[in-house]
Amino acid sequence: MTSYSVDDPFGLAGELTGEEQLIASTVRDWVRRRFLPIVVDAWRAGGLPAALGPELGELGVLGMHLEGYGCAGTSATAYGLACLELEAGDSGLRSFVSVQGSLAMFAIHAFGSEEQKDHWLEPMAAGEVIGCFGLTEPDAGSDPSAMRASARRDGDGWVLNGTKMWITNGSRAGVAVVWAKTDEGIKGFLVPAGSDGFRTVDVKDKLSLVASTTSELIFEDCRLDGDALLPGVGSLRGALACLSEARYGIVWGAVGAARACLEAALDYTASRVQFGRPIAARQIVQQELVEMHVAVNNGLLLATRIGRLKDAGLVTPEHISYGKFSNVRMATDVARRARALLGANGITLEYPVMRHLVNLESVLTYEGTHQIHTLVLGKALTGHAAFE
Ligand code: TGC
Ligand code: FAD
Repeated sequence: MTSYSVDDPFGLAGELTGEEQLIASTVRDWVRRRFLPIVVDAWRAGGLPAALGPELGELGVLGMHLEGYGCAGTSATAYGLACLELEAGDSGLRSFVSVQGSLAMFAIHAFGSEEQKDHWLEPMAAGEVIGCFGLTEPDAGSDPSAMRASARRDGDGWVLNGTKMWITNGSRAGVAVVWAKTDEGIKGFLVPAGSDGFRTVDVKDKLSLVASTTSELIFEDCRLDGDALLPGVGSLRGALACLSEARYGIVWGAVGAARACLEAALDYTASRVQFGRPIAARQIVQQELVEMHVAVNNGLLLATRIGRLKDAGLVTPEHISYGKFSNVRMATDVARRARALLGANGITLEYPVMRHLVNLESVLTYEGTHQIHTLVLGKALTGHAAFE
């Protein structure tokens, strides 16, 4: 006889390949065993421990969806499932993996020369070299085409000037992928840490993504060799293609954060007794739990569908905007409902819900704000671009 499984009501696990199921369960186990016991320490320290980079490399999640150069070449769905499990731990953990694999490594893989790929990708897949991705600037966030960073040719090389802001892993990175204007369009450059004229300053006093390093990158007449240029792209299209990859991971990751909040709320309401009975036995509490359950599973159905479209080579930027728009908003709503169900305990670090809730405020903003994805879909619906 068939029965309703609250953990997987639509039998989505059965739609996955054996490898995808194994990757999801391996990452879930790692997050529970290795990451959750240290997440509060990482929050208090304001960043992930350095040892986590090589461990994530060993786990095989850094650039896992890329082919060759020490990368596993998994399906997009497998990568999405890994993002889900990582973000069930903390958005900062998923961010670390997104920036490494989908932004920095993807940029090199898609637009780098063979020498650049040979030099950087294998150590990055192993987590021995950390990458960051510098697109946003103090005065150019949603509109990266307004960037001021510039690179001019100087003999065989380039001279880079400008400032990048809000850069995940900026001060931890061994290599920064930096986008700058040139006479020939917007181009990407690989800037090794320690280059003359390149320094970083960490952003202090964040109230969100606290267990993640966020930095300013400052370039003052930073001289780069000619082979620092990513030769495969010469316009903003290159950077936006990288964003599509990372946004795809967020479509799944948001489901993980929401699932963690739902699980915390189910546990808490089952054991919290008020007025003589567990609060889970109250109609209004059940209504909240059901709203969250339906939202999380709708988010998973959406992510799975987008994953399969990506695996089939059919995904468009609009699909990804749809997924980020819908799933991040869903996760924020689920986290807020869970926080309320935990009462006063909900505001502490002892439970994960407030941590997820404040993280999701960053997730709503980065990788294209909720409004930018609204406008991408608005353009698809009406034919009018309303960005300007
Ligand atoms: P537009 O004229 O629309 O497009 C320029 C060229 O790019 C192509 N394109 C895309 N390609 C791939 N994926 C996408 N999502 C693409 N969107 C556009 C487009 O086809 C065109 O190609 P071509 O060959 O014709 O030149 O460009 P626009 O300047 O009008 O851009 C519009 C807009 C607003 C959508 C874009 O600027 C945008 O997405 N803004 C948001 C910026 C953003 O998301 N920044 C994120 C920075 S990185 C980050 O936040 C990391 S957080 C850490 C973590 O991930 O965990
Ligand atoms: P703005 O673009 O100034 O937007 C402010 C408000 O105006 C938003 O509500 C926005 O939706 C709205 N708005 C803007 N334009 C329009 C419009 N046309 N119509 C309607 N509303 C509009 N960037 C990187 O390059 N690399 C990273 O690794 C990185 N990591 C990050 C990590 C964290 C924790 C955070 C918070 C940000 C990170 N970012 C990174 C930057 C992120 O991508 C930007 O914050 C984001 O693109 C928004 O830019 P902004 O903050 O300048 O906001």
